[in-house]
Amino acid sequence: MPAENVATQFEGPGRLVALRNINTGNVNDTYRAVFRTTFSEEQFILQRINKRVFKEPALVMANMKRVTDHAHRLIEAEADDADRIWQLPRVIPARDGRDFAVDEQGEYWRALTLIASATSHDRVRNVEHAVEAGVVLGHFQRIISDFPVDELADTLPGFHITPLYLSQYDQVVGQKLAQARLTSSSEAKRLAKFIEARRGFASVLQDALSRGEIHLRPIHGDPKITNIMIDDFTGKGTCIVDLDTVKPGLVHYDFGDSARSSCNPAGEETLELKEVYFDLDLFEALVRGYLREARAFLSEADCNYLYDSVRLITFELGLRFFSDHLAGDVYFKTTYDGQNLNRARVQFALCESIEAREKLMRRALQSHA
Ligand code: GN1
Ligand code: MG
Repeated sequence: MPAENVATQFEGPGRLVALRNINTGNVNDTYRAVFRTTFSEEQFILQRINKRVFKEPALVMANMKRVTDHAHRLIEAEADDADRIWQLPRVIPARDGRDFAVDEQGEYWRALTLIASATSHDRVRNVEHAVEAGVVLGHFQRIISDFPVDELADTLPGFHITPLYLSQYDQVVGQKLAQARLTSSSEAKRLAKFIEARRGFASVLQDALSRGEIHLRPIHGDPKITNIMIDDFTGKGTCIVDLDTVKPGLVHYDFGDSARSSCNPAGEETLELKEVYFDLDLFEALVRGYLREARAFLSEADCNYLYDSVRLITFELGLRFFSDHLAGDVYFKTTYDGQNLNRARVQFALCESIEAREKLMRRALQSHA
């Protein structure tokens, strides 16, 4: 079904006058819908949920609805003392009252309120931007930290469990296409060696979880810099978007993902490998912003694993991109051949840069603890 027909299944005022594709993500398809009456205009975000990735879209929406309702209540309660107006998307119901609409092809769609006068960037711009990325993630984690984690469905089993991505990689490597892609490229062989050298490290967070040192909590799941909205008027962070990976997890994966994406000025898609490095000034800024909010709920044991989480999530994302390249690009959307291989090269180069800066990163974390 065309997106136009789906858009009108949600509660929008007046008539639909425009629908713009604003694809930025690697998984879902995203549009901006504009509705007008004689005197007003309202816009919302319309998304087709990728069913290959999210096998149970209705559960994704149930999580999103419950967590955003909870978060909105807290934002309201704290509004008078807040240093800014915090925003967070609201799920717009379909006309039949559900939190999604299903089209004739069985595809699931959702509508979300648009965040007012704010912009997101796929690369970090400066130190202030990194501070705001940290504050926004810390604030979001804090306002959902008392949401009962066992009331959230695990909508993406295995998501951010690094050892499982290693097992999936091992399975993929055995396939014909993967072998062909491996043997024909010296770069692919180099990445395979990079992975082998870090096998032991892959379980660092899961081991800490099994030992009971750290615990499952509600997490965002995808707090990369692109998902941080900056207020156009104040320059402050106003919101985190892309809430479909909110589920039980380790807050560490969130912190790591925020750092790997906010402290790499070259961005995830660069073709210039030599421009990829982990910027310590940006990291110090991010940590400062994050801990301002997160100190309220992090334990000392949590803090001990923050460095590892940055190294780990960067390694994990590189591994996921590389596995997808070897599998024939079946998960992450691509626009050119070899894009997932290149994305993996970028993350592994960043991972090396993180490893080289371990001492200084630990020092920055300690100084703000
Ligand atoms: C995917 O779809 P998007 O761009 O929000 C992925 C994340 C990765 C990210 C890397 C559900 O997020 O885990 O970190 O790409 N989301 C899913 O850009 O796999
Ligand atoms: Mg996402």
